[in-house]
Amino acid sequence: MVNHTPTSVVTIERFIIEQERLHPEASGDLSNILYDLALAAKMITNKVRNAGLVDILGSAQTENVQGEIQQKLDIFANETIIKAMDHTGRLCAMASEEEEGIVAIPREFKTGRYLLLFDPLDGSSNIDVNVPVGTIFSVVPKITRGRDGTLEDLLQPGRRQVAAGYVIYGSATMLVYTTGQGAHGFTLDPSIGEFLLSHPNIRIPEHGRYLSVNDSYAPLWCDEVRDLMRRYRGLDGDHQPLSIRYVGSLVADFHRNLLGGGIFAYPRNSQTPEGKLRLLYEANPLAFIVEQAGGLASDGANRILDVPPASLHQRTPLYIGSKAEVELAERIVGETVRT
Ligand code: P6P
Repeated sequence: MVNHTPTSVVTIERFIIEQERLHPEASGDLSNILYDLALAAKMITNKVRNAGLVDILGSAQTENVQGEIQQKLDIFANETIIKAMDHTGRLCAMASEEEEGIVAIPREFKTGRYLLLFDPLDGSSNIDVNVPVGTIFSVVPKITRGRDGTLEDLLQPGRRQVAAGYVIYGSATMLVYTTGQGAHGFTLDPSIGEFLLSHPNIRIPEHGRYLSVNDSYAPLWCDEVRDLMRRYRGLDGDHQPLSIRYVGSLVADFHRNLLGGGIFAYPRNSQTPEGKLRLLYEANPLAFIVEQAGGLASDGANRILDVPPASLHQRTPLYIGSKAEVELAERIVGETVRT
Protein backbone atom coordinates (compact mmCIF):
# COMPACT_ATOMS: atom_id res chain seq x y z
CA MET A 1 0.00 0.00 0.00
CA VAL A 2 1.66 3.29 -1.11
CA ASN A 3 1.41 6.08 1.46
CA HIS A 4 0.37 9.23 -0.46
CA THR A 5 0.48 11.49 2.58
CA PRO A 6 3.32 13.99 1.99
CA THR A 7 6.02 13.68 4.59
CA SER A 8 6.22 17.47 5.15
CA VAL A 9 4.45 20.21 3.24
CA VAL A 10 6.82 23.12 2.67
CA THR A 11 5.51 25.84 0.39
CA ILE A 12 7.95 27.94 -1.63
CA GLU A 13 6.93 30.96 0.42
CA ARG A 14 7.83 29.23 3.68
CA PHE A 15 11.10 27.93 2.23
CA ILE A 16 12.08 31.42 1.00
CA ILE A 17 11.40 32.88 4.45
CA GLU A 18 13.50 30.15 6.10
CA GLN A 19 16.33 30.85 3.62
CA GLU A 20 16.04 34.58 4.33
CA ARG A 21 16.44 33.93 8.06
CA LEU A 22 19.96 32.69 7.25
CA HIS A 23 20.73 36.35 6.37
CA PRO A 24 19.59 38.62 9.24
CA GLU A 25 20.72 41.62 7.19
CA ALA A 26 18.33 40.73 4.35
CA SER A 27 15.71 43.37 3.56
CA GLY A 28 13.21 40.88 2.17
CA ASP A 29 13.32 42.44 -1.29
CA LEU A 30 14.91 39.41 -2.93
CA SER A 31 12.41 37.11 -1.20
CA ASN A 32 9.57 39.22 -2.55
CA ILE A 33 11.00 39.08 -6.07
CA LEU A 34 10.94 35.28 -5.83
CA TYR A 35 7.34 35.29 -4.53
CA ASP A 36 6.27 37.51 -7.43
CA LEU A 37 8.04 35.25 -9.95
CA ALA A 38 6.25 32.22 -8.48
CA LEU A 39 2.93 34.04 -8.96
CA ALA A 40 3.82 34.86 -12.58
CA ALA A 41 4.74 31.20 -13.11
CA LYS A 42 1.29 30.10 -11.92
CA MET A 43 -0.37 32.52 -14.33
CA ILE A 44 1.77 31.36 -17.26
CA THR A 45 1.17 27.71 -16.37
CA ASN A 46 -2.55 28.28 -16.65
CA LYS A 47 -2.26 29.84 -20.11
CA VAL A 48 0.23 27.26 -21.41
CA ARG A 49 -2.09 24.42 -20.34
CA ASN A 50 -5.11 26.11 -21.97
CA ALA A 51 -3.17 26.81 -25.16
CA GLY A 52 -3.07 23.06 -25.78
CA LEU A 53 -6.87 22.89 -25.49
CA VAL A 54 -7.51 25.93 -27.68
CA ASP A 55 -5.02 24.52 -30.13
CA ILE A 56 -7.20 21.43 -30.58
CA LEU A 57 -10.33 23.61 -30.86
CA GLY A 58 -8.47 25.85 -33.30
CA SER A 59 -7.30 22.94 -35.47
CA ALA A 60 -9.59 24.15 -38.33
CA GLN A 61 -7.30 27.17 -38.70
CA THR A 62 -4.18 25.36 -37.52
CA GLU A 63 -1.64 27.66 -39.07
CA ASN A 64 -3.05 31.11 -38.15
CA VAL A 65 -4.38 30.20 -34.74
CA GLN A 66 -1.30 28.19 -33.86
CA GLY A 67 0.98 30.99 -35.04
CA GLU A 68 -1.04 33.59 -33.09
CA ILE A 69 -1.19 31.33 -30.01
CA GLN A 70 2.57 30.87 -30.04
CA GLN A 71 3.09 34.56 -30.47
CA LYS A 72 0.34 35.28 -27.91
CA LEU A 73 1.98 32.85 -25.49
CA ASP A 74 5.39 34.45 -25.84
CA ILE A 75 3.87 37.91 -25.48
CA PHE A 76 1.51 36.77 -22.71
CA ALA A 77 4.39 35.32 -20.69
CA ASN A 78 6.48 38.43 -21.29
CA GLU A 79 3.69 40.81 -20.27
CA THR A 80 2.70 38.66 -17.28
CA ILE A 81 6.21 38.85 -15.84
CA ILE A 82 6.59 42.58 -16.55
CA LYS A 83 3.20 43.39 -14.98
CA ALA A 84 3.92 41.17 -11.96
CA MET A 85 7.26 42.86 -11.35
CA ASP A 86 7.20 46.49 -12.51
CA HIS A 87 5.22 48.10 -9.64
CA THR A 88 6.63 46.26 -6.61
CA GLY A 89 9.41 48.75 -5.88
CA ARG A 90 12.05 46.01 -5.79
CA LEU A 91 13.43 46.38 -9.32
CA CYS A 92 15.03 49.32 -11.09
CA ALA A 93 14.91 47.78 -14.59
CA MET A 94 14.36 44.53 -16.48
CA ALA A 95 15.60 42.89 -19.68
CA SER A 96 13.66 40.29 -21.66
CA GLU A 97 14.38 38.02 -24.60
CA GLU A 98 11.20 39.52 -26.09
CA GLU A 99 12.32 43.14 -25.69
CA GLU A 100 15.08 44.79 -27.72
CA GLY A 101 16.16 47.26 -25.05
CA ILE A 102 15.96 47.92 -21.31
CA VAL A 103 12.47 47.54 -19.76
CA ALA A 104 12.24 50.64 -17.54
CA ILE A 105 10.14 50.92 -14.38
CA PRO A 106 7.25 53.38 -15.04
CA ARG A 107 7.81 56.77 -13.41
CA GLU A 108 4.76 56.40 -11.17
CA PHE A 109 6.33 53.42 -9.38
CA LYS A 110 9.12 53.30 -6.79
CA THR A 111 12.29 51.55 -7.89
CA GLY A 112 14.47 49.13 -5.96
CA ARG A 113 18.01 47.81 -5.98
CA TYR A 114 17.69 44.72 -8.19
CA LEU A 115 17.36 44.00 -11.89
CA LEU A 116 15.55 41.05 -13.49
CA LEU A 117 16.67 39.45 -16.77
CA PHE A 118 14.47 36.74 -18.24
CA ASP A 119 13.45 34.58 -21.15
CA PRO A 120 9.66 34.48 -20.67
CA LEU A 121 8.95 31.34 -22.66
CA ASP A 122 11.95 29.52 -24.07
CA GLY A 123 11.26 26.96 -26.76
CA SER A 124 7.70 28.17 -27.37
CA SER A 125 7.72 26.62 -30.86
CA ASN A 126 7.44 23.30 -28.99
CA ILE A 127 4.03 24.18 -27.55
CA ASP A 128 2.13 22.88 -30.57
CA VAL A 129 3.69 19.42 -30.20
CA ASN A 130 3.21 19.42 -26.43
CA VAL A 131 6.89 19.42 -25.60
CA PRO A 132 7.80 21.06 -22.27
CA VAL A 133 8.78 24.74 -22.44
CA GLY A 134 10.22 27.01 -19.78
CA THR A 135 10.77 30.43 -18.24
CA ILE A 136 14.34 31.33 -17.22
CA PHE A 137 15.25 34.21 -14.90
CA SER A 138 18.28 35.93 -13.41
CA VAL A 139 18.53 38.63 -10.68
CA VAL A 140 21.51 40.98 -10.33
CA PRO A 141 22.10 43.88 -7.88
CA LYS A 142 22.13 47.52 -9.00
CA ILE A 143 25.72 48.81 -9.08
CA THR A 144 25.16 52.33 -10.45
CA ARG A 145 23.74 55.40 -8.70
CA GLY A 146 20.39 57.00 -9.53
CA ARG A 147 16.75 55.84 -9.70
CA ASP A 148 16.84 53.78 -12.87
CA GLY A 149 18.70 50.64 -13.78
CA THR A 150 21.18 51.07 -16.62
CA LEU A 151 22.85 48.90 -19.25
CA GLU A 152 25.90 48.81 -16.97
CA ASP A 153 23.75 47.26 -14.23
CA LEU A 154 22.41 44.64 -16.67
CA LEU A 155 25.75 43.74 -18.27
CA GLN A 156 27.30 42.12 -15.21
CA PRO A 157 29.04 38.73 -15.38
CA GLY A 158 27.03 35.76 -14.13
CA ARG A 159 29.15 35.50 -10.97
CA ARG A 160 27.36 38.66 -9.77
CA GLN A 161 23.88 37.06 -9.81
CA VAL A 162 22.10 37.02 -6.44
CA ALA A 163 19.34 34.66 -7.61
CA ALA A 164 18.51 32.58 -10.68
CA GLY A 165 15.98 29.97 -11.66
CA TYR A 166 13.67 28.44 -14.18
CA VAL A 167 10.13 27.15 -14.47
CA ILE A 168 9.50 24.04 -16.56
CA TYR A 169 5.94 23.61 -17.86
CA GLY A 170 6.09 19.86 -18.28
CA SER A 171 3.96 16.93 -17.10
CA ALA A 172 4.07 18.95 -13.89
CA THR A 173 5.07 22.58 -13.46
CA MET A 174 8.29 22.86 -11.48
CA LEU A 175 10.21 25.91 -10.29
CA VAL A 176 13.91 25.46 -9.56
CA TYR A 177 15.90 28.36 -8.07
CA THR A 178 19.04 29.28 -6.19
CA THR A 179 20.14 32.29 -4.14
CA GLY A 180 23.57 30.80 -3.61
CA GLN A 181 22.52 28.40 -0.86
CA GLY A 182 22.04 25.32 -3.04
CA ALA A 183 19.53 24.61 -5.81
CA HIS A 184 15.99 23.69 -4.79
CA GLY A 185 13.00 22.38 -6.76
CA PHE A 186 9.30 23.02 -6.12
CA THR A 187 6.41 21.26 -7.82
CA LEU A 188 3.11 23.06 -8.39
CA ASP A 189 0.16 21.32 -6.74
CA PRO A 190 -2.65 22.61 -8.98
CA SER A 191 -5.31 21.48 -6.50
CA ILE A 192 -4.15 24.11 -4.00
CA GLY A 193 -2.20 26.45 -6.34
CA GLU A 194 0.97 26.16 -4.29
CA PHE A 195 4.56 25.33 -5.23
CA LEU A 196 5.63 22.62 -2.74
CA LEU A 197 9.26 21.69 -1.97
CA SER A 198 9.88 18.45 -3.86
CA HIS A 199 13.63 18.51 -4.65
CA PRO A 200 15.63 20.11 -1.80
CA ASN A 201 19.38 20.60 -2.36
CA ILE A 202 19.57 19.18 -5.88
CA ARG A 203 22.95 17.55 -6.66
CA ILE A 204 23.92 16.70 -10.25
CA PRO A 205 25.85 13.40 -10.58
CA GLU A 206 29.53 14.05 -11.29
CA HIS A 207 29.44 11.74 -14.31
CA GLY A 208 26.61 12.15 -16.79
CA ARG A 209 24.18 9.58 -18.16
CA TYR A 210 22.80 11.70 -20.99
CA LEU A 211 24.16 13.68 -23.94
CA SER A 212 21.89 16.43 -25.29
CA VAL A 213 23.15 17.79 -28.61
CA ASN A 214 21.70 18.48 -32.07
CA ASP A 215 23.81 16.24 -34.28
CA SER A 216 22.49 17.76 -37.49
CA TYR A 217 25.14 20.48 -37.08
CA ALA A 218 28.03 17.95 -37.08
CA PRO A 219 29.19 18.96 -40.60
CA LEU A 220 29.41 22.57 -39.35
CA TRP A 221 31.46 21.82 -36.22
CA CYS A 222 35.24 22.07 -35.99
CA ASP A 223 37.23 18.83 -35.75
CA GLU A 224 37.73 19.22 -31.99
CA VAL A 225 33.97 19.34 -31.35
CA ARG A 226 33.43 16.27 -33.52
CA ASP A 227 36.20 14.52 -31.56
CA LEU A 228 34.52 15.50 -28.29
CA MET A 229 31.16 14.08 -29.44
CA ARG A 230 32.89 10.81 -30.40
CA ARG A 231 34.32 10.59 -26.89
CA TYR A 232 30.90 11.32 -25.31
CA ARG A 233 29.59 8.40 -27.38
CA GLY A 234 32.38 6.07 -26.17
CA LEU A 235 33.71 5.69 -29.73
CA ASP A 236 37.24 6.48 -28.52
CA GLY A 237 37.21 3.34 -26.36
CA ASP A 238 37.99 5.38 -23.23
CA HIS A 239 34.58 6.63 -22.15
CA GLN A 240 31.33 5.00 -21.15
CA PRO A 241 28.89 5.98 -23.97
CA LEU A 242 26.26 8.54 -22.94
CA SER A 243 22.61 8.04 -23.92
CA ILE A 244 21.32 10.61 -26.39
CA ARG A 245 18.38 12.65 -25.11
CA TYR A 246 17.58 15.83 -27.07
CA VAL A 247 14.16 17.45 -26.72
CA GLY A 248 15.03 20.71 -28.45
CA SER A 249 13.79 22.68 -25.45
CA LEU A 250 16.68 24.00 -23.35
CA VAL A 251 14.86 23.98 -20.02
CA ALA A 252 13.57 20.41 -20.56
CA ASP A 253 16.99 19.09 -21.60
CA PHE A 254 18.77 20.95 -18.81
CA HIS A 255 16.29 19.84 -16.13
CA ARG A 256 16.56 16.14 -17.03
CA ASN A 257 20.37 16.32 -16.98
CA LEU A 258 20.36 18.27 -13.69
CA LEU A 259 18.38 15.52 -11.97
CA GLY A 260 19.81 12.48 -13.78
CA GLY A 261 23.31 13.60 -14.74
CA GLY A 262 24.37 14.58 -18.23
CA ILE A 263 25.70 17.26 -20.54
CA PHE A 264 23.83 19.69 -22.76
CA ALA A 265 26.05 20.94 -25.55
CA TYR A 266 25.31 23.68 -28.06
CA PRO A 267 28.74 24.29 -29.66
CA ARG A 268 29.52 27.19 -31.92
CA ASN A 269 29.33 26.18 -35.59
CA SER A 270 30.07 27.84 -38.94
CA GLN A 271 26.42 29.08 -39.12
CA THR A 272 26.34 30.37 -35.52
CA PRO A 273 29.98 31.25 -34.76
CA GLU A 274 28.94 32.97 -31.50
CA GLY A 275 26.71 30.03 -30.49
CA LYS A 276 22.89 30.17 -30.40
CA LEU A 277 21.88 30.47 -26.76
CA ARG A 278 21.78 33.78 -24.92
CA LEU A 279 24.35 34.53 -22.21
CA LEU A 280 22.46 36.85 -19.87
CA TYR A 281 19.06 35.21 -19.49
CA GLU A 282 19.67 31.59 -20.54
CA ALA A 283 23.28 30.47 -19.94
CA ASN A 284 24.03 32.59 -16.84
CA PRO A 285 21.00 31.59 -14.73
CA LEU A 286 21.33 27.89 -15.61
CA ALA A 287 25.08 28.08 -14.93
CA PHE A 288 24.42 29.53 -11.45
CA ILE A 289 22.02 26.69 -10.72
CA VAL A 290 24.23 23.92 -12.08
CA GLU A 291 27.29 25.15 -10.12
CA GLN A 292 25.18 25.27 -6.96
CA ALA A 293 24.25 21.64 -7.70
CA GLY A 294 27.91 20.61 -8.15
CA GLY A 295 28.08 20.81 -11.93
CA LEU A 296 29.78 23.19 -14.37
CA ALA A 297 28.95 25.46 -17.31
CA SER A 298 31.44 26.59 -19.95
CA ASP A 299 31.62 28.19 -23.38
CA GLY A 300 34.31 25.62 -24.21
CA ALA A 301 37.18 27.68 -22.82
CA ASN A 302 35.78 29.93 -20.06
CA ARG A 303 33.33 29.27 -17.25
CA ILE A 304 30.04 30.86 -18.29
CA LEU A 305 29.74 32.81 -15.01
CA ASP A 306 33.05 34.57 -15.73
CA VAL A 307 32.22 35.68 -19.30
CA PRO A 308 32.01 39.52 -19.40
CA PRO A 309 28.77 40.51 -21.22
CA ALA A 310 29.09 43.12 -24.00
CA SER A 311 25.42 43.31 -25.07
CA LEU A 312 21.96 42.35 -23.75
CA HIS A 313 21.22 39.61 -26.30
CA GLN A 314 24.76 38.29 -26.60
CA ARG A 315 24.97 34.64 -27.65
CA THR A 316 27.38 31.99 -26.36
CA PRO A 317 28.42 28.40 -27.04
CA LEU A 318 27.24 26.30 -24.09
CA TYR A 319 28.45 23.10 -22.44
CA ILE A 320 26.50 22.65 -19.19
CA GLY A 321 25.89 19.77 -16.79
CA SER A 322 27.93 17.10 -15.02
CA LYS A 323 31.42 18.18 -14.00
CA ALA A 324 33.36 15.38 -15.73
CA GLU A 325 31.75 15.99 -19.13
CA VAL A 326 32.14 19.77 -19.02
CA GLU A 327 35.81 19.44 -18.02
CA LEU A 328 36.31 17.03 -20.95
CA ALA A 329 34.76 19.61 -23.28
CA GLU A 330 37.17 22.28 -22.00
CA ARG A 331 40.13 19.93 -22.48
CA ILE A 332 39.20 18.96 -26.03
CA VAL A 333 37.58 22.15 -27.37
CA GLY A 334 39.20 24.76 -25.17
CA GLU A 335 42.45 24.81 -27.13
CA THR A 336 40.62 25.74 -30.35
CA VAL A 337 38.81 28.60 -28.69
CA ARG A 338 41.97 29.88 -27.00
CA THR A 339 44.24 29.74 -30.11
P1 P6P B 1 18.13 23.71 -32.33
C1 P6P B 1 14.57 26.63 -28.61
O1 P6P B 1 14.34 27.33 -29.83
C2 P6P B 1 16.01 26.91 -28.19
O2 P6P B 1 16.21 28.26 -28.02
C3 P6P B 1 16.34 26.12 -26.93
O3 P6P B 1 15.25 25.99 -26.07
C4 P6P B 1 16.81 24.79 -27.48
O4 P6P B 1 17.73 24.13 -26.63
C5 P6P B 1 17.49 25.20 -28.79
O5 P6P B 1 16.89 26.43 -29.21
C6 P6P B 1 17.29 24.17 -29.87
O6 P6P B 1 18.02 24.62 -31.01
O7 P6P B 1 19.08 24.46 -33.21
O8 P6P B 1 18.69 22.37 -31.88
O9 P6P B 1 16.72 23.59 -32.86
